[in-house]
Amino acid sequence: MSLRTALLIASAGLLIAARAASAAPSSATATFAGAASETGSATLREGPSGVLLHVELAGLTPGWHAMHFHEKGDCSDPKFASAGAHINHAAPKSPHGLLNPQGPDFGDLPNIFVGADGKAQAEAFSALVSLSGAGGRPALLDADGSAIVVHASPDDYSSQPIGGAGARIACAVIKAAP
Ligand SMILES: [Cu+2]
Repeated sequence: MSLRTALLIASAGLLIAARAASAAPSSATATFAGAASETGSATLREGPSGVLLHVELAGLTPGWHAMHFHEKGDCSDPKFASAGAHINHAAPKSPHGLLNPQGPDFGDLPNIFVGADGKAQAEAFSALVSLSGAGGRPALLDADGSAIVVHASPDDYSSQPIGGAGARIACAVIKAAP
């Protein structure tokens, strides 16, 4: 085998490896549908140790609101029950709450703050999930997908089952970015 042939074979191998790596999406987007006037969008980017989330929302009641990753990519129900519970361990399930000594569950995220104009811009980082299973963390883009859900009230980060967050007021299905 000539050196040139060996290099060609090696570079073909690199090309295949690069293709395989790029098959897993490195980013995702989500568009919010609201129970009332809520609208917005989100982008999610995969980092080496978790997912960076950017959200922009409008039409919400001012104040603090809980936001979580829910287990199904389905916002079709008017009250967003179709999004299921929080993303969680298969078994045993971990209690909810970023400040719960037995928690958190994999869907937990910090609260967002909505200003007097009904708008919120926020970023959050979760080291508990991945887009496609990186690091063995639960994949947001799994077979039944996932959703970002915003609640009526803030999350107290410890009480069960959802930190007192109340009704679901906006929901966005997470989709792989093209
Ligand atoms: Cu929730």
